[in-house]
Parts: sequence; C-alpha cells; structure tokens
Amino acid sequence: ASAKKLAASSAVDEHYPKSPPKYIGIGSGSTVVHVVDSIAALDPSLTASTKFIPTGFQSKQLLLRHKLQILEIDLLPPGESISVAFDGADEVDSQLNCIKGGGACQFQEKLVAVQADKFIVVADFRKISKTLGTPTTWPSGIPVEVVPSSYPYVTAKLETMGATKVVLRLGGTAKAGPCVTDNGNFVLDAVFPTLAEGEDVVQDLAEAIKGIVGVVEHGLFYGGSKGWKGRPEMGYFGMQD
Ligand code: DER
Repeated sequence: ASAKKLAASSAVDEHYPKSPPKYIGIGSGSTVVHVVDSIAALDPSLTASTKFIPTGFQSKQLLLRHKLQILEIDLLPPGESISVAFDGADEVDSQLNCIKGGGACQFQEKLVAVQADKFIVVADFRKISKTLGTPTTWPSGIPVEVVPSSYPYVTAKLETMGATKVVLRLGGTAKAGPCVTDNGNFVLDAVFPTLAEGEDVVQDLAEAIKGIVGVVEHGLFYGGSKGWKGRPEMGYFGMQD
C-alpha cells in the first residue's frame, strides 16, 4: 500500500490544479482510494467548490466518505470539461497503453476520461508490463463489457480475432452466476497472447473489439499520439523497481 500511497500523493501534488477546479474525475480501485485521501487533505479552498465525478458505486462511496461534492457524469453541463480525471490501472506499458477494468468499471471510467482535459493513471511498479495482456502478467486478459444476451456471440468473435481464452467473469463466492456491472452488463475477460508494444497494435485491437455487436466498452486505454482521444496527456506515476 505504501507504493500505491506514494504514487497517489505524488500524482495529486503534481496534477491536482493549483487553482480551484470546477470538475475532477475520480476512478475506481484501491490506488484511487489513496488519491482521494490526498485530495481530501489539500487546502479546502482547492476542493470546496469542486464537483467530483465518480466512475461507479465504489468511487461514489469513496467521495461520500470524504464529504466531497458529487456530480454524476450525465449532469456535466454541455461544453464543460473535467480538469483532471485520476484513475488506476491493472497494467501499463512503456507507451502508457493501459489495461483497465479489473474492477469492471471501465465503461464509466472511459466515459469520464474522454471528457477530461487530462487523464492521470496512478499505478505502482507492479502494474508496469513490457507487453500488455500477456497471460503471465495479466492472468485474465482484456476486460470487455457486453450486453448480457450477446456474450456467447461476442465470445466467439473474440476467439476468431485471436483471443486464446475468453472467460465470462463470475461473481465468485459473493454471487452465484456472472459479475454484473453498474450498468447491468456482463464482463468477458479475453486473453490476447501478446499485444506488442506500440499504439498501432493496441489501437487496432481496441477498435476491432469495439466493433463487435454487443460490446459496450473494453479495458484497453491507449495513450500516445493516437490515443483514444488523440491526446498524449496520459500521465503515469509509478515507483520504479
Ligand atoms: O478497474 C480498473 O481499471 C481500476 O482502476 C483498478 O483495476 C485499478 O487497480 P488497483 O485497485 O490496483 O488500483
């Protein structure tokens, strides 16, 4: 937790705006807990007038616990953008391509990220991987959120696209049957043997997955010049080994 905590506090020190922002995005997962702790510890003049936009139930509860003002993403006024969205990741390569979705919130996270001027991914050294999606570093592959009735069809399509393993994410001991996202959908975890470094490969795969009927969103967030919003400002904080 200390690596996460240190990465989170340095990300907030570096990227939380120096004058009070109107909107800040808050992602999901355990590292983001430390991000919100750091934000809550800032001078109140920097947070009191800010509306924080959650990316799911856990993110919302986190903000409520710190008594920070919440705004649902669909209430962001037209033409407004989020100054900075802070989030975690499950894997990051050297070009800031990420696999996200370990918490099954990747749709809301991407919806907030694409409306942010800056997207800061906070990930400790354990998330750095040379090649995204290799089964050794990421046992369950790329999380793909799908409309429940489409999961058999999407599974087959992912396999024809080269996925060597596609698993319907189950609720585990907490729930009989599949994990259901905040949006009422299922998650397929698709292992693609090797996503060579480089945004073209990642981008091509991301676009191919998104093109399958039934796919709502996937956990490939690619940065670099051709990033999913063509913005290179994906920051990355991690502790070197
Ligand atoms: O689902 C996600 O992408 C989350 O950001 C999450 O998986 C990040 O992982 P963490 O809990 O190790 O921060």
